[in-house]
Amino acid sequence: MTQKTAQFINIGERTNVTGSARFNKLILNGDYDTALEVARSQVENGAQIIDINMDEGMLDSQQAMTIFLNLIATEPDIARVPIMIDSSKWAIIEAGLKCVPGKAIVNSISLKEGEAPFLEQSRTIRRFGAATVVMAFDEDGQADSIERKVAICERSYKLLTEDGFPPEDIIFDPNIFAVATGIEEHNPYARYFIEATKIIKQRCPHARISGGVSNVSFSFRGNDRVREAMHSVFLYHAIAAGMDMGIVNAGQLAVYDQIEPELRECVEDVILDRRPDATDRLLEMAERYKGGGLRREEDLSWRDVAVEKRLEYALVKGIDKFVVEDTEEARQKASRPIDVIEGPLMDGMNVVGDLFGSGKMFLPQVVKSARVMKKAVAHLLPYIEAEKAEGAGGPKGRIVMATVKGDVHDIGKNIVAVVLQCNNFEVIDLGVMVPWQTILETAREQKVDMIGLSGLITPSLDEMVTVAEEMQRQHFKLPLLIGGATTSKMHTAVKIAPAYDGPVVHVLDASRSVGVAGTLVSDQHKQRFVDETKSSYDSMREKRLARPQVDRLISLAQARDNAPALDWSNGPSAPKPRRPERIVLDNYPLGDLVERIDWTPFFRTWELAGTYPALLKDAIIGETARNLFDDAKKMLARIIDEHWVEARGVCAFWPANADGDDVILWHDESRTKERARVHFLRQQQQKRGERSNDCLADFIAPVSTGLCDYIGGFAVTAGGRIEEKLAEFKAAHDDYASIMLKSLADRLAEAFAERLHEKVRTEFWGYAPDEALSNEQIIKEGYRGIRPAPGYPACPDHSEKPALFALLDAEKATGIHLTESFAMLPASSVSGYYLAHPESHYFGIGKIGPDQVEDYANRRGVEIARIEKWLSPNLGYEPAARFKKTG
Ligand code: B12
Repeated sequence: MTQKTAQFINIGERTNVTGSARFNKLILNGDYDTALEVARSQVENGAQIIDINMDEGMLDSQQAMTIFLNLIATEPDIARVPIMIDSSKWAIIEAGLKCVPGKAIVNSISLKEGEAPFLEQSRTIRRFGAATVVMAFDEDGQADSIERKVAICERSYKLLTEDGFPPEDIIFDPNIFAVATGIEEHNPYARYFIEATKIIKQRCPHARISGGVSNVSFSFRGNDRVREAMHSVFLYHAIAAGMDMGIVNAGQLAVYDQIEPELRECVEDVILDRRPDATDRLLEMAERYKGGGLRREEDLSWRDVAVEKRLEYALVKGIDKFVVEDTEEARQKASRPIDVIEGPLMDGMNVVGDLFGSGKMFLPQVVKSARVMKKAVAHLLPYIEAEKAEGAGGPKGRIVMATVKGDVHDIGKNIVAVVLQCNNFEVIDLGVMVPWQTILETAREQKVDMIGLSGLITPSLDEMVTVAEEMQRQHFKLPLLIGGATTSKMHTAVKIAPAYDGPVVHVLDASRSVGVAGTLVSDQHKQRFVDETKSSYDSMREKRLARPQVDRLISLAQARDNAPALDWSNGPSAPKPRRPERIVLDNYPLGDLVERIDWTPFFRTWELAGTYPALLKDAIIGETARNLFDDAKKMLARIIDEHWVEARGVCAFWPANADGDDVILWHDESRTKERARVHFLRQQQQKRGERSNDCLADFIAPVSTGLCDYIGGFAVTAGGRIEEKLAEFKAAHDDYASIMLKSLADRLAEAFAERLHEKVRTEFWGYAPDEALSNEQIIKEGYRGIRPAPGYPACPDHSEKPALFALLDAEKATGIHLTESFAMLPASSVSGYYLAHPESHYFGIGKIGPDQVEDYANRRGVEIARIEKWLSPNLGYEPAARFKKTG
């Protein structure tokens, strides 16, 4: 060991989310305690600096950096070594600098964006008393030749030292690139680094040289012995040339003297670029050293048991890799193909059903099991048909399911279908936007045991009543199951059940669907369950109808008198938008949305309750949540890399004024010609104390103020082209992938709405240009302004969407199409308004009285009955009209 080698500073890289899969996983899972142990073990193993990097698309990196550095600061045995704050984002570096009590090292700054930001950042670093890594990177890119490496480092050195930056706090990284890649120009890269190091050390006194060593051996990934030799040989020469420190995995270093002479010579030829055939020779020799690294073997011991047990194992574990061959083996063993389904496959699914029922298995696992089952059944089906297996024991029951006409949401329905199939029900899924005629015809033709309806938005409630009425008219007796986000037990009891004499049951979620469906096909239990449900719904309805006709509502006039008193003396709610034109975002980069994903609703879709990221550590569902999250991230990466979906959006802003509870959108700032009107509703509940009766129009300057105010509108989708991939999954019987893709597309749509709103606030409208919020603050809506969406509680009327779409020319810009019930297709879409007033906030309209309904109908120019239909969940009174029909 030379004197220089002894002085070489080893920078630990295990606390880097991009460099260490384990650390990445720990941080993503929020397991900071174990992550801290990684840092500690690095220091214990000799790292003299630890490099911390949180640049991971799925993380709030700034927050992760802050949390981790604050934790390290309280651990003296880790904090005794300098911390290198590593990020490609300046905001993260700045956040990190605030947390490191001792001397930190920034990794890195460069002349990439020019001299001004470079100097500005260096001044901040100096203010914190930190050192900095300076990359050999300038406006023209990364330096690869000796000349450019030296020139950029010298220029940076001059700029920094002339600005007062201490030269001993400058660490140059003259870029270590991979060699032996097969591309001839890459052959001298290691030599260039070594030679440039010598020159830089001479020309830039006191500055140091560093670099990421493992890059050099990148083309030998998977061959650890060759890589270790390359690192040692490289360092041997680079340190001699003046390299002071480097990011090195100490475990991936061979002792120079102990490398087999033959290998060492070959490696040295490559590193020092000593002969033209160096790469070929090393490649040839590398073959001999293969397999030196650690390889994790897949545990296949479960393959050693009988085929029946293998099928059960595959079903419970959701492994579809061997299912076709195992099913085939079972088929050959069985006397009839149907026996495989009724025997081992159903036995396996019963285990799944029991585990799910007893809370030992969770929805994502069940859906994976269903995928295995479907693949097995698909393999058997041709044999079963060929045999024309008559009299074979059928399923427990048959159900036809559909999302009703005008509605497009089907994740919930699909989940229920999968869960029922796992419990031996045959499900005929008619998909989305299904008219009642098709549902009822199918039910008759297929001789089903029950009908299931699903719906996400309010207009579907009315459509469900129509289905019930038609069932009554056509003398159906089948049970009708009702589910979906917008449905409720109360609505089912009060509005749907009275329309149909047969059994009507509201089903809250997938786990309850099995019990309900099972009871409804049971000769023993059905009648009692139907009677009990009916009497419970009857009493709910009676209580509801016995309430005062208009409950605790004040008159519309009183409500208007109690509108929030906003002060308009300081001007309109926001300045004139910076970009007044309609803005279309076509094929928006999906990667830019990942950071804004709110993961909590994703887990809720999969029936894993809790808040992200805490739920990843939950004692009961943590493991399932982590596995689901891993799968989600893998698919998300493919969605982005392979463009599985397309994100498209549009937004625009218009001069506007409130006119009572309407907002007038003007053609231009002269405010002489109306372009359109948005009609809002006002809360009518009796408010206590100072609380006002709000209406979204209150946040726009009234016409009477004479001020020119603004309102915005938007529509975004992340579902473009999704159907292609969904069709592929359907063909592969892969419900898991299908539901996963839909749930991720929904998250991307919501993230897109969030990202666009952010751009609107800071750039397009630009009323909050300096906003700097963490992802968490954004998810918690800690910004100024709101984006209420028609259908949400502050503006519950979905029928305002066509006007919004016309204003935005949204269909043309985004490809989003409105159905007859005002649902948006593709399903993963969001549309709404932008209000910028600092006091604007979300609220629920709640119940409204007949006076407001009449006023609103007049403002909209439509019949009262129509408004009553669209706003039925908001009516504070019973509009008798509809229910007279069924008597
Ligand atoms: C995720 C979500 C979205 C996503 C995805 C929606 C989609 N792909 O269709 C996005 C962000 C895209 C979205 C958009 C919109 N949304 Co949204 N959204 C939600 C949210 C938060 C969760 C819904 C969900 O996916 N749940 C998870 C699934 C698995 O649950 P589920 O559908 O309820 O299904 C379960 C049960 O209901 C039952 N079930 C379902 N079907 C069936 C069928 C049978 C037969 C049985 C037995 C059981 C059963 O079992 C299922 C599994 O457990 C709800 C609020 C909420 N907490 O419910 C609002 C909500 C549904 N959305 C709402 C609205 C208004 C909208 C928009 C119209 C807003 C807008 N203007 O942009 C759009 C419409 C989208 C469209 N395509 O038209 C309103 C609807 C209420 C209303 N008044 O109409 C809600 C209730 C929010 C609210 N509080 O106002 N939304």
